Amino acid sequence: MKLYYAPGTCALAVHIALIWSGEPYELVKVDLASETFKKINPMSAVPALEDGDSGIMTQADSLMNYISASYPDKQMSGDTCINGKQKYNQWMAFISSDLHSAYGPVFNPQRCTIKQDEDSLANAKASASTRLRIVFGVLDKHLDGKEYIVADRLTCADPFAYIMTRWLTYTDVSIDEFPHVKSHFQRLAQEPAVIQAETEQGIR
Ligand SMILES: N[C@@H](CCC(=O)N[C@@H](CS)C(=O)NCC(=O)O)C(=O)O
Repeated sequence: MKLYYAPGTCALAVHIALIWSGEPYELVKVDLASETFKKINPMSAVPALEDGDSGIMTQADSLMNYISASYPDKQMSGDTCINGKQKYNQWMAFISSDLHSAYGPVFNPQRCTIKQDEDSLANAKASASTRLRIVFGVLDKHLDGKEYIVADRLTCADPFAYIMTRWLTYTDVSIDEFPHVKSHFQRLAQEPAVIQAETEQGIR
């Protein structure tokens, strides 16, 4: 499989799933603003994944589900009973939508305000903190007494949440406000696949 990525983005979680697969993979670092990459993903966003006849695929959560389903023996998603699948899907959707979108004004304030002057953009960026505190508060409560997000073991939901916790450094929200998220983050930071992916992306 070939992963199109930019360092430190949500593509890191897909990268980690590829490492967990144990199979060879190829990394392609992209310039998000380039016309070349726009032809690969018209949304100019990473991750994108290419795999033989499946062609180019996008959307981080679906890519992790694709990798997980391709290597079922690696058990990268939740338990296979109906409740286990529901919990896994619920948390993947939470991370992919609620958590990820809370960062929208941080990384792309220009999309969140009609006025594009410096003050308006700074205000838009600052507006993210309230929402970030709500979503990380929900995750923190969920992680109270748990090592991992679902199934009492590592699944793709963990590196997916990990990378988004990592982005807190770009905000004025401190990880110290969320002790269970912080423990989860520190645990994940020691995982060999996380170390490998961060090293390969040049962010460790
Ligand atoms: N819904 C997409 C969102 C992907 C996304 O927003 N990726 C970010 C990096 S984490 C990106 O490439 N942003 C560039 C942009 O939005 O211009 C997914 O889940 O894959």
